[in-house]
Amino acid sequence: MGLCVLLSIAQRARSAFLTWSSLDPGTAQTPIPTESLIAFRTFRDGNREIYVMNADGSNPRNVTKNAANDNDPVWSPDGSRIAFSSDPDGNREVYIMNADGSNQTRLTDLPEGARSPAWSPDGRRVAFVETRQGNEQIWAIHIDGSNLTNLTGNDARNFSPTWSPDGSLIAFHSNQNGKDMEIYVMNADGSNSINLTNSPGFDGGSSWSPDGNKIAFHSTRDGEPDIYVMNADGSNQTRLTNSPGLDLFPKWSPDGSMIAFHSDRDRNFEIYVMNGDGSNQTNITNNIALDQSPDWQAVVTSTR
Ligand SMILES: [Ca+2]
Ligand SMILES: [Ca+2]
Ligand SMILES: [Ca+2]
Ligand SMILES: [Ca+2]
Repeated sequence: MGLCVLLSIAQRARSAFLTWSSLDPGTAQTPIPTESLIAFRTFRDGNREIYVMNADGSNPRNVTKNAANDNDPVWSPDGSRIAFSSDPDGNREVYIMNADGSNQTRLTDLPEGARSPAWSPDGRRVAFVETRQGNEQIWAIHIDGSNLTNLTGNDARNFSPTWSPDGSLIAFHSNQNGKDMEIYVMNADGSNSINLTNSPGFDGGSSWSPDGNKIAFHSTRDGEPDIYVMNADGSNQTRLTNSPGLDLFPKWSPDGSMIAFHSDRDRNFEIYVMNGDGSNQTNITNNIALDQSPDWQAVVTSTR
C-alpha cells in the first residue's frame, strides 16, 4: 500500500514535469511545469494572505482567508502542507496549515515572535527566525512543538534559514562578522558556521538547489538588489538579474531548472520566474497589489 502511494506520487511528479506550457508562444519558449504549484504572499485582498497558484501563474487562490498578516509561505517536503508566519493573536508566530488552507495551527509561542520558517527535508523539523529586535536568532523546532533549540546563539542578527537538500546544513544570512550581511552555512545542529560570501553590501535570502550543488541568493554588491547564484562552497558567484528594481528572495523550482523570485522592476512587487542561468525572466502574477515571497512546491501531492 505504501509502495503504491509512493509510486503514485512519483508518477504524478514525473507527469508534472513532462507537461509544459509557454507563456509567450510567439517568442522564446519558457517551459514551466504547469502542474507544480507556487505559494506566495499578496496584499490583493486588503491584508496579507497566502495564495497558491500554478507555476505558470494561472489559477491563483487565497488559502489563508483571514484578517491576520500572513507571510513567508514554505511547502512541506511532501507538498501536503505549508508553514507560514502570521499574527492572529497579536504577535507574529510560525503556523502550519494544509495546502488548501485548512487546519491553521500555531507551531511557535515565543514572547518576541517568530518568522521565516524553513521545513527540514525529512519533514520533521522547522527552522525559523526568532524576532528579538537587533538579536534575531535561528531556531529549530519539531513540528509537534517539541525540541525548541537556538541554533545560532550569538550576539549578531541572523535571518532566512534554508536547509540543504540532504538536511545536514542550514544556510542563513548574518552580520556576525561585525560588518555587513553575509551568507553563512552551519551544520544543522548550529555548529561550525562558515562565511560563504565576503562582499560589500547586503548578501542574503539563500536557497539551495535541489541537487545541493548551488545556492541562489540576493545581493547589493553591484549597487542595488539582484539575484545571484554560487556553488554551495561559495565559489563562482554569478549575477543572474540586472534590473533597476528590487530583485529578492530566489527559490528554485523542484527540478532545479528555474528560479522564482520577487521584483518591483515594474513598480509594484510581482512574482517572476527565470531559467537557472537568468534567461527568460517572466512576470507570472501581473497584479497591481504587492506579490512577494514565492516558494515552489517540491512534490506534486496525491489527491487520494
Ligand atoms: Ca490574512
Ligand atoms: Ca556582504
Ligand atoms: Ca535589481
Ligand atoms: Ca503585484
